[in-house]
Amino acid sequence: EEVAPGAVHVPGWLSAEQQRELVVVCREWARGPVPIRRTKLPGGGVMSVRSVGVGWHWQPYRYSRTADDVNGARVAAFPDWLADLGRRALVDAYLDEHAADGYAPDAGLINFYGGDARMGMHQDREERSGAPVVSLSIGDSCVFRFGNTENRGRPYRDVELGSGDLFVFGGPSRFAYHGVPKVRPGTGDPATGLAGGRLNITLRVTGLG
Ligand code: MD3
Ligand code: FE
Repeated sequence: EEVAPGAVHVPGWLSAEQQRELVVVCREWARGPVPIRRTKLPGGGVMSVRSVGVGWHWQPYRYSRTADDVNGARVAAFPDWLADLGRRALVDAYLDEHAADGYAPDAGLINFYGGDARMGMHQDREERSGAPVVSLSIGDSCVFRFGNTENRGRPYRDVELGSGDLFVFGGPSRFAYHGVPKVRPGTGDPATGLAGGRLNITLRVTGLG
């Protein structure tokens, strides 16, 4: 379903096996070389979501190759198979064989939400590229809030994101405010390998060297 121009939700896009494989590899990335952590915000706050990057490390509000705010290690490489998955996501979401021509995501952000974790309304503006963002969800369902490009408030739409769902944000939706106001504990299937919580993987083009 096209939720807004360029924003397409494809429920159940990942197979059960793909979800299990992604959980395994995300668990490895969560251990290192940069351990998954709650990101510290410049104002002194700490995010409730746990995050780790591949290809690039993200900290508010910039990308780097090393995690200077964690352990100083260089982040894991962004694998070719993950870029391929991102290209298949664009083709399937936009129903266009050419949608991924020239699309080369180089950053993955892995977010883990416990039952009480939230993500406030924000824009993703650290990338120097307007290329689409690909989002993959595994585990517990959540309420995903998709807003406008002007401010954090209304108008917005709340969309339920479940395990295996794909969401692509391109075109005018790329710079919309968005957030995760609620996770629904206990709605995930332990067969994914996630005993609880929600995993979200986003693929981005940083536009950085
Ligand atoms: C719309 N993550 O990591 S994924 C983030 O579920 C982030 O963990 C949320 O927002 C999560 O920055 C939402 C959906 C998403 C991701 C990036 C976007 C929507 C987006 C970038 C631009 C517009
Ligand atoms: Fe975001």
